[in-house]
Amino acid sequence: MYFQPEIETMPHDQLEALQLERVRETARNCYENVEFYRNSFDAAGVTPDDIKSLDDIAKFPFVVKQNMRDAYPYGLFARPVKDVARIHASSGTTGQATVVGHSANDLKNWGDCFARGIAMVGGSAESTIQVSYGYGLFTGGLGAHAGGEAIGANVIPTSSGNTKRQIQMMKDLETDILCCTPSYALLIADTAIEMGYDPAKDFKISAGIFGAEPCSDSMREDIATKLGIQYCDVYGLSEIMGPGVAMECAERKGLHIAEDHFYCEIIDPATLEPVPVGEWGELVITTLTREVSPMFRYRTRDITRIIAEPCACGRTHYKIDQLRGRTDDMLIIRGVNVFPSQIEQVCVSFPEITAHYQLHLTTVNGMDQIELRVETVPEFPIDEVRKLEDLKNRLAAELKSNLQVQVKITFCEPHSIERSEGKAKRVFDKREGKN
Ligand code: DLL
Repeated sequence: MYFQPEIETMPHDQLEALQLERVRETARNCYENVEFYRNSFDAAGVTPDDIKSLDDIAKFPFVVKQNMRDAYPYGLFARPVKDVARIHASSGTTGQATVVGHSANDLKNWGDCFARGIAMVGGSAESTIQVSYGYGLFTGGLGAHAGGEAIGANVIPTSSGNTKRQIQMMKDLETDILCCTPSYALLIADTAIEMGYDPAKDFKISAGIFGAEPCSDSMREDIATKLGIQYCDVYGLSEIMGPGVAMECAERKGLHIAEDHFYCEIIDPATLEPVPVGEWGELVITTLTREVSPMFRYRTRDITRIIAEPCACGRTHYKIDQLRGRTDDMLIIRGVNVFPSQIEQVCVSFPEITAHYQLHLTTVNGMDQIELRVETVPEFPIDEVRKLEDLKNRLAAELKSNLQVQVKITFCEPHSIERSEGKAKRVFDKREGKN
């Protein structure tokens, strides 16, 4: 049930004492070995010795993605390259790539963090785990792989893509646990159904560990029902480690943070002040054990809240709530704040359409226009004009009342919207002055 019971169920006051000790070590690692931190701590007038309690962390400056870009490639490393065991990097599609280094110890800890999640879904050394996250510089594939190896499971490194072959392997090799993005899980489920299988009955699979992108509650339900599995949400980011920073137990009421490796704060992104426990805001993470790429107060841009209530699963580590999106996901349309996840919530409440959608933003006569392209389900009579008009009106009314903006709707034929084997791209912002 637990992978590391003595750590996962440690009384929280003991955990906090451990965190305090490790925060100090991380601050020292940063200050002594990374010029950027030495300068930024000095500029803020703080030193590692100022940390007497966990609250003192709030006196320290933040790190943001731009600092990593500026330090590219090795400027934030606290160890010489000869001590680095592996590199991961972000794609750099939205700017200069960022590079993160891992020592052998860092990799061991990463495997352990992910293995805790495997245990949360009932996995063990007996399990067969299919890793359908991409392998490479992206942390999904190798992170889940390390978790499977740490628990001693049989790991199938299919990586993403070649969906029919994935499904065949899932059936023939009797996969118990599937790891991939939620959008790929849905594609795998739908493709298996099209191939004539009922994955919930015909496959042995009992759980899925899905993350790397937001996923609405209804889409989770859809995936869990189609595959007949326990859905485990996994959170992580390459800057901090990769998948396994926090993982969802069977209670499904939040993701347990690996608090012996990460200290999490929630701040108000406008004032940058910490908010009280339980309130929503931006997640800020300090790594506690990372040797090569320690992060001190990294602003993730992810929006969540801390759940400190005891969990029925017996784990004492605090949780983060399912992510609400990112501060930089927010679209401002004619002055109104819109999150793509709000649109997804509305879409999935209509049985006539699928969860596959795209948002296209353009400028028309100097005004923002948002167009939702969405597929009807195959059973829907897309050629019957009256039925289609009626659906369009109901959907438009629901979107307007939820978002306070007018959304143009375009229905697409089933299967015409490109499916994702990794993170789905849903927003195409072609407005004047953007991109
Ligand atoms: O996506 C690491 C990962 C791989 C996590 C596999 C989970 C599973 P990056 O490519 O650096 O790393 O992207 C990190 O993805 O800041 C979030 O905005 C988003 N994200 C990650 N997990 C979740 C999740 C990986 N469970 C960025 N729910 C993060 C919603 C998520 N968004």
